[in-house]
Amino acid sequence: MIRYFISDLHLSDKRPDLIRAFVQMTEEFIQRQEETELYILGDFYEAWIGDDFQADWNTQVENALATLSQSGIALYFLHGNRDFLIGSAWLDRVGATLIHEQTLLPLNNTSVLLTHGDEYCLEDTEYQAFRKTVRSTAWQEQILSLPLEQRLALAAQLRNDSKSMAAEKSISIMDVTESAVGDSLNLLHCKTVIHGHTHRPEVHKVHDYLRCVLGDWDEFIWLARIEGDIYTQRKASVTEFIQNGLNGLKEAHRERL
Ligand code: OKV
Ligand code: MN
Repeated sequence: MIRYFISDLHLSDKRPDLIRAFVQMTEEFIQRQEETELYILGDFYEAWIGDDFQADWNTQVENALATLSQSGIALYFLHGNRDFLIGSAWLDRVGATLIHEQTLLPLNNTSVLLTHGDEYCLEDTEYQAFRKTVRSTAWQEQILSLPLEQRLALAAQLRNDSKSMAAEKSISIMDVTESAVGDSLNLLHCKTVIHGHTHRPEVHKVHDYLRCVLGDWDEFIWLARIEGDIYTQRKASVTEFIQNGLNGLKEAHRERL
């Protein structure tokens, strides 16, 4: 069994190259005919404004996911801070199963904690307050009742707010609080976490635990996988990937779990 992990693709109409790369990746997963699961750990989209949103570029993306799940590859989705409005209609269309943040994935001899990662960015108290609001059902119900145009405008405005706020924040404030991640792992008797969000792809060894940070798709595309007890993280430039596919990915990290 091979399990793949991706996050922070930030797909949108602005990045047809990333959409091409992702669709190609799903096609290759199917061609390989191996027992496979794909875990999308949030921020798959640059911004999701509701399952009633329709666009040609996204129909292509949803069709690729639906083909993947129909071919027998189990698909799991976990909300990020930009696509937290993904709901059951989208999940049904693509054939994905929703997993919640801090889900334990049992493996043969161990388990791995899966999460997006933003809930551990505790130093950014302003962000945590914002997160609490936008993750509340009351706020989400209110937003989803607005016409699409208004939701689009609101998402664009929040995006701008975030950009100007991030510019004023220190680098360290926008990373996870290492001790909070450690506390979660202790509580769950788990030694490995896989998360995204911070755009700082790395494998950190902290005390006796492993923190695997997925890469965001921009200049490079990133793909992590677990096969047996081996975790690997691979990357390729977008053009390299489009030319050579999965074989064009170069190993950036390897760790025994
Ligand atoms: C992060 C902060 C924005 C603070 C909105 C639908 C909706 C996505 C969104 C896009 C922008 C959040 C999600 C971001 C942090 C902000 C503003 C303030 C205090 C919608 C989908 F509902 F409006 F339709 N947004 N992002 N802020 O860039 O991650 O930290 S964000
Ligand atoms: Mn994120």
